[in-house]
Amino acid sequence: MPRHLLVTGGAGFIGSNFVHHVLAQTDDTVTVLDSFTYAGNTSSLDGLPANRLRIVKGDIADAATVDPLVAEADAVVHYAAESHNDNSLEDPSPFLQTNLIGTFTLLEAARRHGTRFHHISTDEVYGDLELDVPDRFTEATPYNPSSPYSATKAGSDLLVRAWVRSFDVQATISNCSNNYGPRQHVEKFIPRQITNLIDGIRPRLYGAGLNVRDWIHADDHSSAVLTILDRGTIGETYLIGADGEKNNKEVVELLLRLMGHAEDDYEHVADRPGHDLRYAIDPSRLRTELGWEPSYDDFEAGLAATIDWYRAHEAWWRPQKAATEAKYAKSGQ
Ligand code: NAD
Ligand code: TDX
Repeated sequence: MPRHLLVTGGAGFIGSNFVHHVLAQTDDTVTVLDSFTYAGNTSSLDGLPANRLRIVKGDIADAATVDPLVAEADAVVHYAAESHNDNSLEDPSPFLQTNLIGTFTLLEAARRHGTRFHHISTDEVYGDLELDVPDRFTEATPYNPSSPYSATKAGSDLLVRAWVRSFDVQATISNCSNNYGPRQHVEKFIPRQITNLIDGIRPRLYGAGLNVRDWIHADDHSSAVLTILDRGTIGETYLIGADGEKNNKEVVELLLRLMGHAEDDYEHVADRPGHDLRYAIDPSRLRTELGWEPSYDDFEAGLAATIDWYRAHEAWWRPQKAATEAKYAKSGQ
């Protein structure tokens, strides 16, 4: 039986990937609720079947907007967030408003209407790990966020857990590692360097570049979220990752090689304050309990396809590039 999903933040990088995925893989219909901040882009939803997709411009922190949309949905899949660590260091206030008040507003509507709720979160809520140790994050790792962004995501997760326990809201949570793929904003690490290279600017590595991120293709994140929505246990948290640990220097060197440059043709710039050293996900629960498997097992091939996408879609990213770089220039990055 086809469902009607309310996807918040569906015009952003990962939310739009999920909307593409759901419309291709199911008969479900989707309403996207997105306030179109600097990170939202309608063209990320171009080409999708108009009879199965409705786009509503509105703020998740506005109860009057949210309530009827949650009431009519069979499930809410909540992606909307302020998502960039560097921005949260410049001005944390929109992060508190959207990530905390926005999530609270959605949860209250889900409580009123008994709507199934899936909350999208990040591995950054667990803080960071040492380099060169076998430890990885699990669902039992204590919360220890480092940045205003990750602190507000941690707070939003705890709100969801409390609404499950206190009010019996039918919710699940997933915490995913770093995503890459098409339609990611040029402020983020990988698209920033790809578009810099297209523009003849050398890639910018924060500090020594030894920080490790656990990369997963956004398509695999979407298939995992759909799996949890279909088969996850209410009240549970699932970690999503695909064994993709790489340090930032390795990623920049690979990008340089794939784009035809010398591997040392990059610059070290000012480090991020409080920069988390390493993230790594143990996705065993998702694999063993729900039978999910990632489909991308070759990071180099996934990155090459992502480079091709940015080369072919300059009209998508060009309007944001100059302003993004001007902001980085101010902080010496
Ligand atoms: P993004 O910044 O690309 O997109 C966020 C979207 O939310 C945008 O379309 C924006 O317009 C919308 N939005 C922001 N504030 C809103 C508000 N108040 N009301 C309605 N819409 C609003 O972010 P992303 O990278 O796609 O991340 C999506 C979600 O996934 C976030 O919850 C993030 O914490 C989580 N996540 C991201 C990653 C990653 O690697 N990017 C990894 C794990 C989890
Ligand atoms: O120019 C850069 N140079 C650089 O070395 C940029 C923009 C980043 N970096 C480093 C910082 C990080 O170690 O690259 C790494 C990745 O940086 P981001 O793309 O900003 O991602 P990160 O801070 O790891 O957070 C991402 O993954 C978890 C998403 O932005 C979050 O939304 C998600 O929760």
